[in-house]
Amino acid sequence: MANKKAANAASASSFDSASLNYTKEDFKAKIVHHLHSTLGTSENKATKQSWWKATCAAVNELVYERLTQTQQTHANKDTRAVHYLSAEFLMGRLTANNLHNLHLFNVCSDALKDLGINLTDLCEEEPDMALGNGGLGRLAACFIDSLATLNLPALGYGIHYENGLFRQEIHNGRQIERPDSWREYGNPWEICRPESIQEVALGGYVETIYSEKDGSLKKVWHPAQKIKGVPWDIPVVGYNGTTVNILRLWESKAPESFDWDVFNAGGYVDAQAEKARAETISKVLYPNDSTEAGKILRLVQQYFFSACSLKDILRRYKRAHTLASGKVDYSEFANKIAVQLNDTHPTIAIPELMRIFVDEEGLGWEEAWNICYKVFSYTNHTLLPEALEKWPVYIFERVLPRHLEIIYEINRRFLEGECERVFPGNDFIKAKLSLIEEGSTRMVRMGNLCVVGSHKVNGVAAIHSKLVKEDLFPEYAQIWNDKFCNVTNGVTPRRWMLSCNPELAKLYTETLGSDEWVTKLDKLKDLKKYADNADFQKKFMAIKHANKVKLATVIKAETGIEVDPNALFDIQIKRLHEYKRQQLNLLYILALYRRVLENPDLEMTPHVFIFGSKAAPGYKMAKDIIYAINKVGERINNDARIKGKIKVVFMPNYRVSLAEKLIPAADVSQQISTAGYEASGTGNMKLAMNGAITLGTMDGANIEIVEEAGEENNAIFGLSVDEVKSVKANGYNPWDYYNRDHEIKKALDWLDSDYFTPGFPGELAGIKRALLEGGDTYLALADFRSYSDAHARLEKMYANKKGWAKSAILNSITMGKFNSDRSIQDYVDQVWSLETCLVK
Ligand code: 475
Repeated sequence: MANKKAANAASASSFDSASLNYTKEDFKAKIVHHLHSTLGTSENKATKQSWWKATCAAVNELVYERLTQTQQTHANKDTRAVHYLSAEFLMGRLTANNLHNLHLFNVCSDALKDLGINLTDLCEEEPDMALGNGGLGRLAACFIDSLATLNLPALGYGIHYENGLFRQEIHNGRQIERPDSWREYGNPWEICRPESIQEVALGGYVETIYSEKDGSLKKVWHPAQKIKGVPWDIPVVGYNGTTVNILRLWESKAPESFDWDVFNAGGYVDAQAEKARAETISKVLYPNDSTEAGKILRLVQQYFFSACSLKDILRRYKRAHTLASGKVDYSEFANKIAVQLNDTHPTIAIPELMRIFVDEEGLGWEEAWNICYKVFSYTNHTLLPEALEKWPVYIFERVLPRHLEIIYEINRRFLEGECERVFPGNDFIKAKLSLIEEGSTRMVRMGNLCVVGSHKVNGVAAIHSKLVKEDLFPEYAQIWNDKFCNVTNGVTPRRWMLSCNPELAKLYTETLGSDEWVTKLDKLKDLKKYADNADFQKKFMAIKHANKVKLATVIKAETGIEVDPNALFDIQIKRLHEYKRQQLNLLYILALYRRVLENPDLEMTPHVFIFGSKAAPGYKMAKDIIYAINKVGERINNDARIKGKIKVVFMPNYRVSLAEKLIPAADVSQQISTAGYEASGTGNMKLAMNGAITLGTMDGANIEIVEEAGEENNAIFGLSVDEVKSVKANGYNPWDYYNRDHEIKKALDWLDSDYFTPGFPGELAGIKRALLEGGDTYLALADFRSYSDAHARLEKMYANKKGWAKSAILNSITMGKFNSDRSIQDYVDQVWSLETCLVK
């Protein structure tokens, strides 16, 4: 039911397309107007940046109108809404995306052309909004695009980091981190909302007050500090442009009032220092992907944005649900409010809502809890033990003393209630399920708190959700079987096809006679009959080639390396992590290089290996792998003996806007994680949509991708999840592979020489050590031979041009399932039960 509604809503609005009211002349006039009156400059003096900002201002005229319409409609109808709480939103650039979603891209491009400006160039002026690390943050960005596109009432809530993910420079092969000040020269898309400032508290102590009247105990939190949260709103324009939702990001400031006493006592300097401390909270994004920093500031960040967001939600709710008596009617709260927790980072929202209900709003515990768990739902994004958040109890005592008491009470009731009912007297299981981990340092387990405090828990691909239920939380699943569900990830085809691959989009629209596929990606399946069509294949491959030519120019500009667009472009782009196995890719490159050296006449398709990846600044092995890729690349790229058959490119500063250039140019998509470790992957989907063939393991969403595209059109290899488990259980010994497989031995020994680092032997030996003495945690050696065989199959496929074109096309047109609109619809049906709301 809800499913159909949402689908109709999206298509209905395509008729009142925003662009109908905007002609090229209108647009020109608006841009020039804003150049003059908003930017204070003139056509002959304006810099590219001014032109860009004037263009944004022209677009914003429309965006703001629709934003206001949408917000008024939602308020008037008092719609149920989902609130997507995420510590990260990896938005990238917004200009092209907003233009496309408003159907204004061509009009704008023509208008600018008349003014002597190229729109694509202009888009390059925009700094990426890199307020996220990787998959989890980019998923949040795709999801809010889909929520708006499906006309669903939704708000994104996060942190307005002053510095996003670090900018990566490569110096002599090594990663150097530089600050990313994305809004140094202003950001035309954000609106500051001082009228919606919130204040949150930190630290201090809890007083217990005994009531003489009824003998009850009341808890009063006396915080040590107050922090002001200043909201910045980013309009989120849905495709077709009628719904414009809000992404609200909180910036931390010291409250105006805080420093008077200190000032008066002559403590000007102390007061400034205090102010700086408050502003530290939103200063910088923690650059760890899939590991926990465990720093106090990180917990403070999490509480800061969760508490500001809840206060904002409550303010809005109260406006509609305060009775004549002045009392607030909370009976509708769970019907109006859904809160999605993007991983455990905003978990503290659960005890915070309990605190507000019980301590501030005077609800009884049971009444409060009955509302609370219905409001929250939790998405798990990783099974890596080092990523499962735990906070030392002593940190909680200092930062959030009242929340700790509330967590204890939630725990007590859970252990004595549901847990005791299903596992009577079983102290072992109780210790495992407890929200508190006992030990020398007692810890609060945020994942457990999420499961207890939510009505739904989901993983992000079928295999991952199964592992969440069966391996990570099996006893919880015995208590609450129906709590656990799957929502396979998706990505927005607006950014990841229409905008980044316009020529392919055009081919699809012209061939189908409609652009419906942009929201209903399944429609591309109608192109199946063309997969074998010589003319269509020719057009498809010509577009791929043109994209490769463009990328070759970017590669040359960024790295100085010349690559041949006729070579096979083999791309691995994602965060650097041993489980993602960039080191396995590197081992194969070493083996291949040796094969060519040993047999200079070896028949092979020239092969360009392209990497893009940031390493967490404190993750030494990851940084060593980047160094090794660069050093090996340097040697191979400059070795005349191999006649350019292999090139290795490490693209610095991988980010959303770079992904948009790499993905349309990929022939091969490397998705080679150890089975069971990649929750889903989303780059795999983007690459396949753009006609890359997956070289991958049966892990995460790869399984579902090949289910759609056909295993025969991809190159699948390696141990399965069950095989990985059994290899590990039987005592894996990487030395066996080293001793038995000549190529593995040679490649590893090479790393232990100075062949790639002349004069510095052993600089790359750490990788060999991790794979042998270190035990090869991620089974790279176990999968090497099967990986190499898969490469050989790919080579053969690539040699058959028609066969390759067919497979590439089939990959691209069968990815309908991985539209993030479908993911959102799954959340609507299984988790949120939201209704669409059309905005006039
Ligand atoms: C998975 N990030 C992908 C993607 O679901 C999956 C963790 C701790 C602190 C900061 N960031 C993180 C992640 O755990 C993360 O990005 N996970 C990724 O989420 C979306 O497709 O497989 O690794």
